[in-house]
Amino acid sequence: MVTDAQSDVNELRSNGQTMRRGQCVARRGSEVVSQVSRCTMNTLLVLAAVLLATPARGQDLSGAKTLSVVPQTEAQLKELIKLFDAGQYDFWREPRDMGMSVDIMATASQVQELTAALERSGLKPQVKVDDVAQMVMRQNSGVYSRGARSLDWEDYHDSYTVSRQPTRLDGFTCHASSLPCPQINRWMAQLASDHPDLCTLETVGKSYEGRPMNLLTVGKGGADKPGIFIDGGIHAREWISPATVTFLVNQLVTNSSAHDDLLSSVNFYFMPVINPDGYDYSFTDDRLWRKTRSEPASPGGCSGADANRNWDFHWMEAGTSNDSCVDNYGGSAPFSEVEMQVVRDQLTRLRNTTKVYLTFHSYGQKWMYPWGYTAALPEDWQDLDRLARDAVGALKAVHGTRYQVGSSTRTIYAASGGSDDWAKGVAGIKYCYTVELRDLGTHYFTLPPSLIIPSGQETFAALKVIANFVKKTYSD
Ligand code: 0X9
Ligand code: ZN
Repeated sequence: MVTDAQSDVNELRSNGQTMRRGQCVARRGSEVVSQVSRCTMNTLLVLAAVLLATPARGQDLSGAKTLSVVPQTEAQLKELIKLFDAGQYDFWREPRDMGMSVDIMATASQVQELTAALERSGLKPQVKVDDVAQMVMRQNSGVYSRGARSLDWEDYHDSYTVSRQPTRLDGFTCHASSLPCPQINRWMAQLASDHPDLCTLETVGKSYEGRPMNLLTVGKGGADKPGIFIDGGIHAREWISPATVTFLVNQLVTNSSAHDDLLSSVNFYFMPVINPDGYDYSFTDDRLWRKTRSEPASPGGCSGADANRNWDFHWMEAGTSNDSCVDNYGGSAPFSEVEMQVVRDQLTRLRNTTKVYLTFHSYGQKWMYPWGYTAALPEDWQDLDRLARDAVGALKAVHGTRYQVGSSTRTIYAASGGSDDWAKGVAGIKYCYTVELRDLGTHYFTLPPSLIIPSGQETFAALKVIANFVKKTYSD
């Protein structure tokens, strides 16, 4: 239920227009085109061509700042939770407990009001990012720069150029083939055709907007071998996630002779971008977009749901909202988001052989296991904890990066409807982890491209520990 008070605070005034975060609205300056439906894709295309000329502008970030506060008292924590629940601000790190830092982004027009609200509660806001637009632009300078044909992990997407050639996808025109998702799909197809002995590529579904969703299986021991299922990109703005997952794929496949033993004993199932519409949208329109891109379920609502609140296990119980304009909106029903249905069906199909589920997010450097819906721990938590500690030990040995290990409720915050909880609680996969990749709050979601390879290298070291454990425990 959305209260009147909530509705009021969700109405943001900007440039004299009423805007709610995430509403199905495409804007440029004073233009507002609302409620774009599939049958008006051509209009969208024309608009997109204009929008794409200066990517990632969804919300006006000029003058936006990120403020951090650390609640010291119960009352301060309560105030922060109230502010979070109101949905007016973009919380990059939600309030969880006293002593734990909370990161909040405020647009230029909100900064004063937010600072005053925080100070009224006795909090001492620190400006962590003085100009979010600048930070995004700094990262972008390494994103759009080149015209290479393949991924090389020195930029987020090498061939994301400004050519903006639309392609047709199943009857409606809307995608530029140079966008990240088509590019990753092309790269995976090339890899699979170059290494047919190792790779099987299947299109296992389609996103809401029609993007193909692919599953790449890597292994040569046959379908009966134990498996590790790895996904990325469930939250659109967490770009280091798909970049790291594709790095892992590349290491395993193009350097396969070094991992011969593992590849004969373990199957790796990869889905690098499980929220493809949101991910592309974070390149074209709104760099800080988190949700899917499904159309609002009811008039006046906003686009998309938080894909990591949409799974049918203790759905809508904790750390989630039923206001579609809030970033952690759980969706109109469990599995309302088609992309999550697609991933669910693959996990279900592979559940008997899959021993580990890894889902990559950012930021915070945390290797977390269930539960996310409760502070209680699964009865086998010590097994999960041990393997996670081994993995982060190997990770740290590469570049010295420290990761925290623990249950997600105890480590970050309670949030139900996550894929990790479902994979353990419903699919019965024993070792389920949500990994918050780099960093600790310097670059937040805009991790510089120069850190993709270091992130990939250390994460690969952790993956090898896990894969060796799976081989030893389930295959030898
Ligand atoms: O809130 C999330 O979905 C994850 N953090 S993020 O900052 N990347 O958004 C944490 C999810 C942990 N798992 C569960 N709560 N089930
Ligand atoms: Zn995330």
